[in-house]
Amino acid sequence: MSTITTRPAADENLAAKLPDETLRKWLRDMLLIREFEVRTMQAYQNRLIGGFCHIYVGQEAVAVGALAALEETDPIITAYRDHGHALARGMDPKYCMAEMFGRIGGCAKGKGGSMHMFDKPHHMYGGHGIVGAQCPLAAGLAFARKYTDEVIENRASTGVAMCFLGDGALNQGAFHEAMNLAGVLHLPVIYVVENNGYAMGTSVARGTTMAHELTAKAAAYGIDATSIDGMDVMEVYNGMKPIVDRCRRSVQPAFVEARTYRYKGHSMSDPRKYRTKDEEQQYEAQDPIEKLAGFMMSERKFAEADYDSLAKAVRKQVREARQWTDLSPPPDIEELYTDVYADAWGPYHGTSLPLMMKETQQE
Ligand SMILES: Cc1ncc(C[n+]2csc(CCOP(=O)(O)OP(=O)(O)O)c2C)c(N)n1
Ligand SMILES: [Mg+2]
Repeated sequence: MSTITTRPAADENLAAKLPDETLRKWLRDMLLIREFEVRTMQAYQNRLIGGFCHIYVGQEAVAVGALAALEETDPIITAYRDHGHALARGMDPKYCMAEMFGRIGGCAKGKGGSMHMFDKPHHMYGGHGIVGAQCPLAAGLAFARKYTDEVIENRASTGVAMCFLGDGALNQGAFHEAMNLAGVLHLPVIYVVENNGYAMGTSVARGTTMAHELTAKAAAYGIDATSIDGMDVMEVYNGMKPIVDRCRRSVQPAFVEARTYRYKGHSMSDPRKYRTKDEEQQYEAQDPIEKLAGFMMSERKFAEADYDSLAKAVRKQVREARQWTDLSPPPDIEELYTDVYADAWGPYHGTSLPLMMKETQQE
């Protein structure tokens, strides 16, 4: 029988030992996500983006800190609040922006939109709109990595899959089935719950679950669980790095709760009437970007001018992403029939709509 442990967050400040360049990259990545999201909100309000759109502002430290603990080839997967993860994984913002605008220059040729950021070269497997749907897929990604690394390539260690989900997803059946499988099959997968306190308008405290200590969910499956401060990128890294290393070494799943907050509404159409301005301001006062910049200014060679030049560089990058998007046309109607089946010679292989209808009628 396995031992169930709720581990304390790391007590070693691993992040503080990292070089200036690494911390500068984290700050840049968080600034990029923030700027990107601000421009996204503006474009949405100007009706340039259609469909659902969920903003990641406030949660930047989770994606940036957690991904920093992984190898670049470790697969990741997330829910619909996915722009931040895509950018932190290295997706060029132009592909991310064009995707949201439904343009051919987007990462999924504009056919996925805001909720479906995919980036195979960076091992990012979406962007999923069904709450909890990414959890079993993550188990599959971990299984595939374990099988390939251990059985086919005979490597000493395996890749680690990281699955991000929201606090609301913990109440989905898919999550529980995936956790059970991950446990019994010894899968190297880490479920990272971004506990931003709310599932749409319902708060965890008011009752999406009676298990208010979210780590208790993992105990039922004999999986180690840890809770970390998701508003501090250094703390996220400090908490995640030993877990990732352990998961890779011992080929076991893990569960992490990152306590965070979304500054904006659930989606662009949410007036946030279920919470107070005071509450929002309390969290905004712990802003992860300001926290890291403050650390770098007091502990490292990093001045106000360095911050300004990073901020300027990301503004330029996001402006260029908008230009790329504006120059990129919507996908052609033929694109409706591509990327549907893995086998390109399946029933829909890019034939034009009228021709297909004719073929169907003849059958
Ligand atoms: C299976 C399913 N049920 C309901 C919904 C509607 N829905 C969309 S987001 C959401 C809340 C999820 O909250 P959480 O998992 O905490 O993620 P967050 O939005 O806070 O990032 C719900 C209920 C859905 N998309 N899928
Ligand atoms: Mg939530």
